[in-house]
Amino acid sequence: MAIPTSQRHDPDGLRGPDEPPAGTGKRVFSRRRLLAGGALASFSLPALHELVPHEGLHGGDGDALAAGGHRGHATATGGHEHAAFAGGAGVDHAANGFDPSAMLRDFDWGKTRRLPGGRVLREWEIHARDREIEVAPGVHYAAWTYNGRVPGPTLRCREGERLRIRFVNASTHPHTMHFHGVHSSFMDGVPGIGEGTGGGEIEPGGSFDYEFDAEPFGMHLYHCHVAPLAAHIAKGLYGAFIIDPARGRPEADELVMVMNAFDTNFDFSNEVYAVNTVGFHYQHHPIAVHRDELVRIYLANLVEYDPINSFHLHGNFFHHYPTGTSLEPAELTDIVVQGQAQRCILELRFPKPGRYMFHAHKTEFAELGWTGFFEVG
Ligand SMILES: [Cu+2]
Repeated sequence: MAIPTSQRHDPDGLRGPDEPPAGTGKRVFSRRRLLAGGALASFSLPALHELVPHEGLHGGDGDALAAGGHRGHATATGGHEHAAFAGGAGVDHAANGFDPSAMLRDFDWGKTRRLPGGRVLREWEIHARDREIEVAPGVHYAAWTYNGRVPGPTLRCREGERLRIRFVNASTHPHTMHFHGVHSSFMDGVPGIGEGTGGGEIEPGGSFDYEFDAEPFGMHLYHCHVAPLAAHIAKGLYGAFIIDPARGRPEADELVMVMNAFDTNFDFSNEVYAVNTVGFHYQHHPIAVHRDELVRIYLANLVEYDPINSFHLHGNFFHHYPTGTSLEPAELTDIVVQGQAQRCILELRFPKPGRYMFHAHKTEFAELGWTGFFEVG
């Protein structure tokens, strides 16, 4: 016998098992509600002021920590009637301290000096800090950051240099910097290894100098490696790490794209997906590139809680260099699929002017923010 819609426990079929009972007047800022709202199709969704964080996940430190997470908070109080999930235009980049449009071409080369014998020593100083960031209009997330931004600075160097990264933990939790590359286990940024040398887990207020050679050339990354690892990555502690070949690469318009996502209600799945943190940013602020100019994209996937991510480009194909460790492309394609920490370099030219979409071909992610445009002029 059919149950009248009005009497069903979950009449719209959208409420998950962890959501509050019907009739409480509360709505949850959940992944399925966002999708059901047709964020991509309409560019506006159930107004965020109607969506409240799941209180059950904010009940106390004990629950969240026992579940492997960390206490934090997300607010989804839109503030004005038509606050929309889509539309990077509404995010306060100045308050965030970073703008995804500028982040694309922001490479941190550090400071260099010559060592005895002439070799280059390249140095950076990175501070871990707790910081609230806005990942979609009105959606604030209590992030953990390297140098105040998510992703952290794109560290760039040249093959064969000596690198020294001074890490200062100015946050409230222990963290590390774990680099992908070739180095001593004492410089690996993993708890329990290197404690005798001051490495391993770096407590709040502590610091450590990671030092190693720049090898091999390619598109790499760094991230915190403190347990629970999923939480430390999900909170925003990661960044791109590029080692240029000794002889460099051909001149190009170079872009860094770190695919990431945010679990804003702490239910171990993500509600906002993006490239460089802000959902839908490049949809509302297309990436301007020049016709026929070589474009080089340094792409990495740092999404937590989902097994794969992908990058797909419309109206064009690109050369794919997995991990960027070869100067010969592996394939000519229009899509790459990456697990977490996979990365690559993509090279292409746009022969025709126009506006070309790029997005995750895990299309659910696209509808939750991971979509944008190239504007070819
Ligand atoms: Cu950490």
